[in-house]
Amino acid sequence: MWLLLLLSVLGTCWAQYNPNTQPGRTSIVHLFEWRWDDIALECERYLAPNGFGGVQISPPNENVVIHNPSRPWWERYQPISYKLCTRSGNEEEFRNMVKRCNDVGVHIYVDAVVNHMCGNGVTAGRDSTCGSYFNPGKREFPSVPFSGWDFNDGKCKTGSGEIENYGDMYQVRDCRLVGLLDLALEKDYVRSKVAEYMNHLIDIGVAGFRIDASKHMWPGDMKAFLDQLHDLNRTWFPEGAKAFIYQEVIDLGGEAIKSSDYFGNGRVTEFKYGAKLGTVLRRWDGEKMAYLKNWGEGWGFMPSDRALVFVDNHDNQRGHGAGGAAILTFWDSRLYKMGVGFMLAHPYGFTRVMSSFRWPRYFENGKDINDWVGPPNDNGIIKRVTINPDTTCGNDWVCEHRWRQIRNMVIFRNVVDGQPFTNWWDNGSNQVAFGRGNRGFIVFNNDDYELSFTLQTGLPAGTYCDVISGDKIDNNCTGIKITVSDSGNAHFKISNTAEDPFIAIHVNAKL
Ligand code: AAO
Repeated sequence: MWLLLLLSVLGTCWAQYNPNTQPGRTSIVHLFEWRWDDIALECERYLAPNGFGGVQISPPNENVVIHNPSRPWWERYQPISYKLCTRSGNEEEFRNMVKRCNDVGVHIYVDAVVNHMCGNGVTAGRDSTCGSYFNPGKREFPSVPFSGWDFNDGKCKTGSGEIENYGDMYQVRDCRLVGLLDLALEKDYVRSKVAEYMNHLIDIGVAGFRIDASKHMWPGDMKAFLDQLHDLNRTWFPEGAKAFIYQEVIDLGGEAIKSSDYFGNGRVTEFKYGAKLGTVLRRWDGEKMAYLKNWGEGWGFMPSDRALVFVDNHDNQRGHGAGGAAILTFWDSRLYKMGVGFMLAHPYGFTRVMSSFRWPRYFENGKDINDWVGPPNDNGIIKRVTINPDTTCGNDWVCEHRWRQIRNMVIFRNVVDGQPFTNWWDNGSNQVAFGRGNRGFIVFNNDDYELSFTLQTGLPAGTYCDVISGDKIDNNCTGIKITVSDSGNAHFKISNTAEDPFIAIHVNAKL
């Protein structure tokens, strides 16, 4: 009886930590600023066949149209209404994407911007992605509707009405983040409107949410709208399944608000992960890969089963948010592939892969003055993601998730799912290796000299295809072959000047 009660309590409160990916699919990819019709195609032609579990999409609700600068990516973080109507597509296209992706077992995770509406200083009118009228000065958003009652103007105690000090949790949650009109989520009415929006998405078939700017909402206010959410759509999800929740909270330490404040609601983004991994791989601050032996909680990160991890995100790849210059991105592709490879091989956290667009990055006094530039477009209309004969993307879509090294490590993570972290080896410097039980093994050389060692892999004897330098095709390997002896040992040789100075083998790439 007590056990049953305990199980049912655990059952309901653990649900929101479960990513709802299909069994054996262990990562999601953020297709930043993609159109819905392109995402549907990508689910069918690439993500499903390569074992991706899901897609984080850009905010699907109506946003303000910004002309100065011209259509920045960040206009989508300024909501005007909860109509599904953006540059990525309308509601019909959204529904079509959700259905087609779910039908091939790839789930959709919505970036939910519910802390605020548009900026304080935006001009009133109908310059929004669906043409809805709004008047920020009067706090009027009739398409929701929200009015002056629904904002935190009275509650915020700073002179400017803005967050002035991140050391004061009241400011951070009750005042405006960079001028964005802060919703009064203590009000039942506001909570019900947010829940209605999220339920509309759940009913269509989405599997979960990234909750933007969670740090700027009280955890209890969030719980109040999360508790109103429907179970997931029965067409694709088991009875009683709950939305996966991961909250965007930037906690690098030293501020009033902690990631752990939010564990009751779901998972939390672990921003220390990418900041530290970038520092280690760049060998800054005296860091070296040998120190990664106790990566994870040992580095002061949150518990693994609460963490959503990533090497870079849409903010810190361009100097927004937090993490600074250490963050690795596609612009540093060689180190980036190692970073993503390490993340996907290591058991800590639930992993999200970034997929970006290229922009004309231009530094002045250490700051990228083009950090605002929006997605590839023709007169504002987002360009299609074209696919080149070599399977990479055109039209300035970077498609990191299609890089062989990254795609094959997404598969590696699926193959080693549930296996323990084993057979760690290091040279005391930047040459390290580790295994995942008897299913996979990975070796890195980030030193300035060759690696040449015989290491215990934990794998069954045989010849394996290195999935970093090549692919296993028709029982042949297009890259380096590694022979594992009966004792589980194998010799690895990695030049420090190799195109990719790391090797990864797993049991599904055995020849
Ligand atoms: C735009 C314009 C603004 C204008 C505004 C309104 O750029 O000039 O005032 O419109 O008209 C995105 C863009 C913003 C954009 C906004 C709306 O990034 O530039 O503003 O859309 O269009 C904070 C939040 C975090 C947020 C991050 C960017 O806590 O939630 O700022 N991320 C999300 C989204 C993001 C989006 C929004 C939220 C808003 O991912 O794309 O904004 O919807 C500290 C704090 C962090 C804080 C950062 C940056 O970080 O801890 O919480 O993030 O500062 O303000 C060290 C510290 C680290 C610190 C960091 C930076 O690393 O260790 O803790 O330094 O100081």
